[in-house]
Amino acid sequence: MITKMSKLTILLFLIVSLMPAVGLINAQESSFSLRGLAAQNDIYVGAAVWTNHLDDPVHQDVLGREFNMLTPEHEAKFCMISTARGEYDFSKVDQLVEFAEANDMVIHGHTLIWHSCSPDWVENGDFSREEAIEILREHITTVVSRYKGRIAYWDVVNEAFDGAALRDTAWLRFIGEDYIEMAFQFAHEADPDALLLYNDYGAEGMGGKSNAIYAMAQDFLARGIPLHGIGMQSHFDVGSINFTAIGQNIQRLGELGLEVQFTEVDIKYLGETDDEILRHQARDYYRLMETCLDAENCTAFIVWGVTDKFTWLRDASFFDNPTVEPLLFSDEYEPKPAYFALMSLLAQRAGVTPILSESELTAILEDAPAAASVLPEPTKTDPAQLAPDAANGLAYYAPFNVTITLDGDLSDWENVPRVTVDSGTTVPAGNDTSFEFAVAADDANLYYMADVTDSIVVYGNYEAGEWYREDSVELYLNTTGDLGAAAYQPGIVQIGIMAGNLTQPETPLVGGSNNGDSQISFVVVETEKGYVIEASVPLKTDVWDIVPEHLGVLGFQTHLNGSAATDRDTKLIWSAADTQDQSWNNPSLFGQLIFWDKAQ
Ligand code: 9MR
Repeated sequence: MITKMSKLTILLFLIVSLMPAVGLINAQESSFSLRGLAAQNDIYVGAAVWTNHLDDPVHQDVLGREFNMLTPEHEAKFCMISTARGEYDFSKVDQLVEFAEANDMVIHGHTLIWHSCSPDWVENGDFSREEAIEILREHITTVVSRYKGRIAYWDVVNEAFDGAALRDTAWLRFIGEDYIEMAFQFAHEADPDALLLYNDYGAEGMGGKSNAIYAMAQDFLARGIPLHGIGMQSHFDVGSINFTAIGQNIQRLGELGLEVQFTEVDIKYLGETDDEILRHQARDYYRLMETCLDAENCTAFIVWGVTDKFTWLRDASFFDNPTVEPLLFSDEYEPKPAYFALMSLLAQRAGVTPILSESELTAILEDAPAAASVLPEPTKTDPAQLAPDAANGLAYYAPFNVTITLDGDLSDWENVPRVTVDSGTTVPAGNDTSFEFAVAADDANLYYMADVTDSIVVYGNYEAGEWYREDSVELYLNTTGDLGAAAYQPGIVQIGIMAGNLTQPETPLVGGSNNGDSQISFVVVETEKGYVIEASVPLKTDVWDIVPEHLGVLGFQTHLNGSAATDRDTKLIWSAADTQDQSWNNPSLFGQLIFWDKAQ
């Protein structure tokens, strides 16, 4: 017998199943998939895909079953579809769009304009502003109008900022700053119903880069430029996400009337993954999804791949880490703890029984201080030490309220833990170079010292512009609170101090990305075994305000460049994540500096 209630359910089912799929979240889907539960929470859960992933039937199954949004990971970009002006090959994009439509998935188009994937004929062209504007218009109109009404969201411009400044791209050179707003206008003209996003990385939380994007968005909206949302790429590291800052950023963008989507989520751990790491990763996924669910204007959570097997982070041209496991499904498509954590959160919020029991969920969510999340229990080998032993290559515990004088005499560093660095990316046979470093703070400065062992100290061959080619030591700091930041921005500095400062030159020999922001002071003195650098940076400058508190964290890294003749032949590196000497370029490879109250 059909009751009144079930008649209503059947009616509802019929209405819902007859509604067009594109642009709508079907809230009647099963509660046994991410997409079903996401729909009940009124958000999209998406995945990035290449067409060759679809060759694997299991991939097709998982993708269609679990996700209600699809993003072409690479094959819709300009360099992938156009080899000559006006010539396009859309076959791969079509394949992805057709798969999405056949599986009731909404399509998030990625991406119309990206400096890293402009065709050679654009990149190497020599165009006047007018010609370049025409090319921009042709490209955007061709692509957006082809998929009009079928691609609901577009990442119109991707990664136009380099820190807080506009990135130097071919479009910027040909056209000028207004190429970005033109791109939005052309896309809007081609499909007035498509929702248009600006997408970037390292701007998820609050900081110089996200402030610049916010200012651009505010300006666009004030001038009627059709911008509808901001994509936060969200390539993160386990244990280093500042959820509060991300929440604040989403909120302020929402106050402008903008949608936000997490567009390329992956959460990596570059060391060896064990059960504990998988739990921490699950917690980070949970908290990130929670940050989205807590914000009205956060509409999608898109992972940058379905299975770990296909993550871009394993690609030799990027991180080249064949064992990294940053996604929700294992190489064998087994759902990982992060998947179950997301399922449980979405279920809880939808009022459905979660897949994990309360105790299973507590085991994942247990609150450990974020800094210590992937670290062994802090211990002191020597009770007189002012802070615990460093977790090698991962974290250094820096005591504060320590009095240090910059004089090249290291006696005031007694009991501050020292770490020896003797490995890196270039270590010659018979190498005799190594260094010990230590860090401490008082109430005005952060102090750093490097005690270098080096039988041949070479200096005087290079100017400060090429400081890293001869004997020098590098100190890196990320004071932004976003340890996953993968690009330099205000508050992140690389400071290279040359051994040549032994000669006390009139202008100190110092270099490195943003080093001018650090207001560094230092002394360099010769020792029997090599040289010593003692340095300090103010805790408060124009760009940062560091307040040492117990277990407070900064991003931190230190390197040594060694030369025995005329050029660098030695590169020693502390942070374990930096396996390819990329810290100058990518601050997410730093380790952690954890402040330690010496009274503890
Ligand atoms: O994941 C994408 C990878 O498969 C491509 O080879 C690469 C090409 O540069 O692009 C990757 O995706 C990038 C995205 O388009 C923009 N944000 C950073 C992503 C990772 O590099």
